[in-house]
Parts: sequence; structure tokens; C-alpha cells
Amino acid sequence: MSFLQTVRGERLERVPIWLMRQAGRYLPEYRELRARHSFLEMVRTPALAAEATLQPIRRFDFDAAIIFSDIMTPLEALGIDIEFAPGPVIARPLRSRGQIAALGAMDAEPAPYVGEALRLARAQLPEHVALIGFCGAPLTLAAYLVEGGGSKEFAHFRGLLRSDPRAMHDLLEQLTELSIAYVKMQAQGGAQAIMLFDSWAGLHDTATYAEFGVPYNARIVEAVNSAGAASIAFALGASHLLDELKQIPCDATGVDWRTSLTTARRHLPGRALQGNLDPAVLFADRATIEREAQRVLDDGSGGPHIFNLGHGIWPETPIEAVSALVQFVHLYRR
Ligand code: 1CP
Repeated sequence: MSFLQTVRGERLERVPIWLMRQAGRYLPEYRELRARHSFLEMVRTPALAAEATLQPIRRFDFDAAIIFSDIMTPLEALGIDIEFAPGPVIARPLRSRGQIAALGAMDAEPAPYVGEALRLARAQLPEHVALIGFCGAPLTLAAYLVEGGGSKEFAHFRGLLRSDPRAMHDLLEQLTELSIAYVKMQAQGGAQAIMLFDSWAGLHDTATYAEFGVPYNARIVEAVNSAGAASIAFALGASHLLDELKQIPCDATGVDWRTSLTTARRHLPGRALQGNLDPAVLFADRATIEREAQRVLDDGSGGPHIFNLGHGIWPETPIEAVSALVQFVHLYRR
């Protein structure tokens, strides 16, 4: 499997490709499924989650499938109520030390239905397509939990982090333990690689990220490594955090479109890199898509490289643009 070999640091002639958020709203067959089921119903019903996972694989020659779920799904094991509209909405945000202390101890196994969805998906996937599980980084999960949902500046979250760093560490500790149980369960369910999404890493300065981000992410990645799955860690907006990301012992590091792969390699020597075509490029004509993809391929050619976008694919993306991209990347030989 070229995807897993490359994540683990082999340099093959062929560059594997998959796209973040490849199971989702840019696909008409996904929109059709979503018209009949709510997002949470899909996530909690293994057959539906497996179906959404497989949809992009039937249409495109991707080298990996990512399980259909959300970074917020395991949090209900801590007694947290989450709805999706379409982004996560937390009914009772954790705005104080007291609310954090009152979180339920993890009683049940986090989101066991994700394990079942992984089993179903793995059984139906072509053998050469790898199956990726994932979880949210504690600091990104904490951002949503404290703020109550998505936000541009995350003022409540960043305010609490400054005013009560001890309470923030307590929250991150609980989220890390939950995530460790969750990634182990996913590895047992058949996830061959597990990706950590730190989508709000870019909010923080380097010292803050070194203290509140790195140690927790490192522990989760170590759990993935000991469970025998390949580990990928992605941080968005992290051009200023490359030396911090180096401290996270993952097999591959995901890079967004703003950081060149050559620069990332200088800071992360020997590590596989995943990325980083600007998702906006898929709104251009075919010649432009090929030219920009070639730039990413050349930029990544200094070491093991998994082709991806620099962040999730946008819902309005034309299907033909995705086909053109996958074809082009698969014709390339290093
Ligand atoms: O209406 C719908 O269909 C729901 C939209 C949706 C979908 C399809 C959400 C709500 N989550 C998902 C699936 C999802 N989320 C996947 C599954 C795999 C795939 O689609 O290919 C994955 C990997 C995620 C991860 C996720 N959720 C991240 C990390 C990746 C990233 O994009 O940075 C984050 C930050 C979330 C939170 C979230 N969930 C949903 C939305 C719209 C958001 C963003 C909210 C915000 O910050 O405002």
C-alpha cells in the first residue's frame, strides 16, 4: 500500500493522494444521503458512516479513505452535549474551572460505533486503499468546548487559558486520556493510520503551543504508535510552529498551503510530509490545477510525500476538478 509505506517514510516513485474532508458535501451522493439522515445520525449509524467513507473511493482513485465522523464525536463520553448546525454547538460551554471540574469521568468507551463503522468500511474497501481513523487535538477540542462552537478569535477560550492555565491543563489532561482510549479503539477497529487534527493550532504563539499543545499531542501520537497504526499530525496555520511540531513523534506531518513543503522539511528532516495544495486551486481551470499540483509535487520531492490539500476540500468544489487532480498526481513519477 503506497500510502502506508510513504507515511512510514519510504520514498516510492508514485505519490499517494487523498483529500482532507473527501467524504462530504461536494459529492452529490453525500448530499442525497444527508437529505435523509442528520449528520449525527450518520455518524452514529455504522452502516451509514461506512457508506459515506466509501463514496469518494467509488468515484476517485484515492489511496486512502478517512472514516466519516467528527472530531467532536467522542466527547459525549464525558457527558458533553453536542449538536451540529452544521459546525459543532455546545449547549453548556465550559467557561470556568468549576465547569471543567464537574465534567463526568469517562465512564463508557468513547464512541464505540466508530469502531464498528471502521470494521464495516475496512471489509468493503479495496485492499490497496488504506483506512484512516482520526481524532481532534486536545487544544482544538478545548477551543470548541470553552467557546461553545466555532469562532474567529475564540476570545472566551483564549481568555480562560490566560486567566486559569491550571484549569486549562486539567481540561487538556481529560481530553488526552479520552483521545488515547479513542485512538486505541480505532486501531483495534481496523484504522491503519490515525490522524490528529489540530485545526486551531495557529491561534497560539510558540511558547503557548509548546506548553498547551505539544505535550498532549505527543502522548496521543505515542498511543497511536504503540497501537501499531501509522500516525499523522496536522496543524493548521502553523508556519511559526514547525520546531514545536518536530517534538511530536508522528510518522507524517500534515502541512497547510501557507507553509512550503521545502521549508517544512528543513525543520522536520526525514519525516514524511502530507499536503498541501491550496483548496482554492480546485476552482481554477484544468491547466492551472495541473500547474499548481506540479508545484506541490516538486516542492514535496525532497523526501516522502503524500499529496493532499492544505486543508479540507470546500463544499462547492467541482467534481471534475478532483478527478483531474487525482489523475495528474497518479501520472507523476519521481
Ligand atoms: O452538514 C454536514 O454534512 C456536516 C458537516 C460536517 C462534516 C461532513 C461536519 C461538521 N463534520 C464533518 C465530517 C468530518 N469532520 C470529517 C469526516 C471525514 C470527511 O469528511 O472526509 C472530519 C475528518 C472532520 C474533522 C473536523 N471537524 C475538523 C478537523 C478538520 C478541519 O477541517 O480542520 C474540525 C475543525 C471539525 C469541526 C467541525 N465539524 C463540522 C464543521 C462544519 C466543523 C467546523 C466548524 C467551525 O470551526 O466553525
